[in-house]
Amino acid sequence: MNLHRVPSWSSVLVCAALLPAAPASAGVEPVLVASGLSAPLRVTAPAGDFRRLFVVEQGGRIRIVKDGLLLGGSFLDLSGRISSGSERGLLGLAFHPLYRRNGRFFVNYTDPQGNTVVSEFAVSSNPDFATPGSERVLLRQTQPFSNHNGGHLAFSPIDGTLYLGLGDGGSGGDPQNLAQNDGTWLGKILRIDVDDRDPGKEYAVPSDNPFAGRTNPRPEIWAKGLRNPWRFSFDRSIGDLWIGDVGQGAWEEIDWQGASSKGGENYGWRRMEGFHCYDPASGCLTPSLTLPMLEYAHSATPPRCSVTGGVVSRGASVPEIAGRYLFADYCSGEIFSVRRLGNEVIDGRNHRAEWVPAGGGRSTA
Ligand SMILES: [Ca+2]
Ligand SMILES: [Ca+2]
Repeated sequence: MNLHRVPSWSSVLVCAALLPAAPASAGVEPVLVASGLSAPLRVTAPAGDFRRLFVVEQGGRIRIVKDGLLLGGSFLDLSGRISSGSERGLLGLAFHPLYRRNGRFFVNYTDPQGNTVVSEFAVSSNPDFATPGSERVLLRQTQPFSNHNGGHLAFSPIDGTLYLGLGDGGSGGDPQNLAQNDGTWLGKILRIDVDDRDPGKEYAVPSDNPFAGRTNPRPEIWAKGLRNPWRFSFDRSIGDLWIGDVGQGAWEEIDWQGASSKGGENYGWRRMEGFHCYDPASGCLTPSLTLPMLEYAHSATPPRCSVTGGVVSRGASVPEIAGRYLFADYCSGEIFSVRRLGNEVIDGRNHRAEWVPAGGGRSTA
């Protein structure tokens, strides 16, 4: 059975390879923003803060690049409260949409036992330092294995709810079939309201969550069937959600939902990996599953292994890629982009040859 509802990424890549390198992003020049960081894995800033970038280091520190200079200290140092290494660490950071008024921000990390913690912290009277003692734990998730911890946090630009991603718990092949199990948060994207509290909770379940008022599926669940949604993002202009879901052994995928989605999507894992049956090995596709927007194969030169979901570019300073969705592969170091047309993506480009930062290089790890 041909499961390909849209062109597979392998065919998109063929098109990309035929494009001349220069016109793909003429005028787009990578620049070195900061150096001297340790395993930086997230860069963000509060809304309206145009002087600072906040850089998350896997080992637990949040650093600030201010007016182009990396500050010496840490905005927050959680290295004594977390486990780090491989897929563990300080993994996520999101500023409250009204941060400039309330100074609240949220982190996602693995604790010393390797379990997931999502916490709120507050800034101090000095805007370049948070208050370490201000931690309020919103939720915890026991992790059965060390890998696939997700860890991303992002606020919806439409309604200000907080979305957080959790992988399938780990190991390989989702041995307990947790991503399809509605009774656990593992293998899901959750949606919560951090400005209110339900009885017994440090947050509220939004009343328009797809399973609000239920206990199974658990009411925080927004989408299921995810293996490790390591990075996802909202298109800040129109609110679409793009999810990079890391694959098992053969296929990496990007999932997408429009801003009008009411939630409840099942993105297929472990029944499917990309557009392909995984477990069961055949007859996996059911009407309840949402297929990826695109996939790409590990089999390539250089080899690919793990997708890092990116963002839809809306920066006025780079009109050449305006509206394009950017993403990357961890092993090959390639950066790709596509354009969305309805429910499909077109015009795939591979920017690997053009976007090697001056003074830096692409990872080969
Ligand atoms: Ca895990
Ligand atoms: Ca999938």
